Amino acid sequence: MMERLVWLLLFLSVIFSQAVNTVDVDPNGYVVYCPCMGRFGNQADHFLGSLSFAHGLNRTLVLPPWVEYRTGERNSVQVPFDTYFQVAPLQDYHRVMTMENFMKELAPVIWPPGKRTAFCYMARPGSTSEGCNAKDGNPFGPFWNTFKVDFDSSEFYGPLYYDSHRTSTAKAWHKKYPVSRYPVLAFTGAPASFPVNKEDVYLHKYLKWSKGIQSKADEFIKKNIGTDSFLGIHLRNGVDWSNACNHASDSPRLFAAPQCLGYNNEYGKVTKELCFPSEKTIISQVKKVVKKHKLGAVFVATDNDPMVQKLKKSLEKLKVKTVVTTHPSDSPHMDLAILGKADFFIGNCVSTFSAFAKRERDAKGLPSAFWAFKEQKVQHEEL
Ligand code: GFB
Repeated sequence: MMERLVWLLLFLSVIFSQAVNTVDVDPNGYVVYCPCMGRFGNQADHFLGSLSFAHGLNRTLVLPPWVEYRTGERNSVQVPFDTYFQVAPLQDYHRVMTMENFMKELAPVIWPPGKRTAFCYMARPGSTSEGCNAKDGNPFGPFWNTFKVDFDSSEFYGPLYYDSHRTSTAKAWHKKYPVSRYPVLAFTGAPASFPVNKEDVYLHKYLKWSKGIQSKADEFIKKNIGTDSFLGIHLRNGVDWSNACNHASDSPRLFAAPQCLGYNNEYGKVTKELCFPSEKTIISQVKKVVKKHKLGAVFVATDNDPMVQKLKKSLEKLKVKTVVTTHPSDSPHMDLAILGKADFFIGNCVSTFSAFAKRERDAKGLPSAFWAFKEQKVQHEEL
């Protein structure tokens, strides 16, 4: 009897281990890419476009890690996608899997060393004269090295583009790169436009914070704000931003600006004040919103100066109990998760970091506004 039970347990454990190690191969193929441009906000814009692209081509999207740059470290650091976001809600829209799983479970079979082609629009400058040079420079090299990937050849896909909302786009990609010969399309950079296409903004609703980030944000709110309704503001005022905003007048569509100005500048052009609002503008807008929505606290997310004392002073008479910030012991993702939970949000129209919070709030039906931008109603209807 005992012997039979042992055999049964052994049999079940073999079956179970096979089931968890076996990942079905998608007969429609895969899209892999390096989020090799910009920091989190830029990568998130690119992510939505890449998700849409993979959906349009009906290939599984391999979820890349987020590329981060840490002070004092020469090479980028790759943080698994699911450290910050849940994978399951994305499956409601399209087939996805993490890069870690893809490399472990599938790459040895469908994308083995010796058969790895890098895709780029056109040749990139680098160590070879005519190639994608997919691993030249940072974060390109460190990204692929994280997964021990070397490329064997390059493929220039231009003039094909990513606008997968047109059926002709998918057809053209399938014709030039049939899945039978190209099971994996591995891109040197995101196969997506920047900033995110208007048509893809809504995909943000499938991006849900991981349980870890959610609970960090909830704990912060509970401890520092309590049950008061609160205003979340994003102050993008570091030196890199100040430099970028000096070119505001030459770039009417700088970074995320289409989110308030429209994709054809229907609602104006980028100004210095829209990009780098003065303290006077910030204080006046905060006071107006706090009064109008009867808010009891203010949460400040920033990369540099949280203006806490100045805000506290100007809000004294309005019975605002708390003005808090996580800065400087901050986590950008926790800041964003908190901004996503505020009762009202004021962000920077030009910043893709602000754009992330705005899209999340739109998906939840929460109200938002931008510094030095008056067309809030029009803009809400448009996006
Ligand atoms: O996210 P991101 O692409 O937004 O880059 P922009 C800005 C980075 O600054 C974030 C930090 O990823 C964070 O690391 N940061 C900004 C913040 N705001 C906050 C905040 O409120 N809290 C915390 N904790 N961190 C663009 C860049 O930034 O700025 C471009 O992506 C370029 O590549 C340009 O450098 C000047 O769109 O704001």
